[in-house]
Amino acid sequence: MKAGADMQRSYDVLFASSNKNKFLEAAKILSEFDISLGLYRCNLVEIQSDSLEDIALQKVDDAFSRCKKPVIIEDDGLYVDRLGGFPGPYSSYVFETIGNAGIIKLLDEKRDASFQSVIAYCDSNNKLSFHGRINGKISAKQAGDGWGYDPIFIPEKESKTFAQIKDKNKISHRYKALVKFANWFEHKQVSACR
Ligand code: ITT
Repeated sequence: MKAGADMQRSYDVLFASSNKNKFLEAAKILSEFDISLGLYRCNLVEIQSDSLEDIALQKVDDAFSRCKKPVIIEDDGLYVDRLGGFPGPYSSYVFETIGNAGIIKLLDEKRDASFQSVIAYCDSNNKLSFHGRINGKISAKQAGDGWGYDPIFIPEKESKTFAQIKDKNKISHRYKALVKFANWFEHKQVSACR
């Protein structure tokens, strides 16, 4: 699909991504804060780094240079303790190669993990990032029809995977990062109006 072909007409901020599932969840979460999100669908340049923040800040530079409008991007990582934090920043590649079945196969009884999100925002005056993390564990088998790693990630205090629970968008790594962003963005808008 042509970059930006999904761009909506009216929005507060664009969300640049190739992943529509991420956009749909982010749009739902931000609507609770009265922030409307437009999708700018594209494949962004990603540097190789151990740091989600560094990747995200570079990704948002690329996004802003393309769309020239206030924009956020998101970079996520699944960190599995038993694998020394792998796949972390390499989560997209690992999902496309060994996938959920491959991760399950690599683990024994120690299954602790976390899901982390970095939301980076850029406009002509600002560039900054917001971090969100949820701890949990990797399930023994895939459960539920969710996208990405949802069928194997069980958030803490739950017995079901992200793919099986209704409230993912109220507890997720994405939610936690976006709440921080929304609070900052609302404050910025108020200051701009004074
Ligand atoms: P971008 O174009 O926005 O970079 P992406 O799919 O490559 O899209 P990330 O690098 O941020 O996105 O995500 C790393 C991997 O983690 C990727 O395979 C995602 O599908 C997966 N992922 C991210 N958030 C997820 C979530 O909430 N539930 C399940 N899988 C998720």
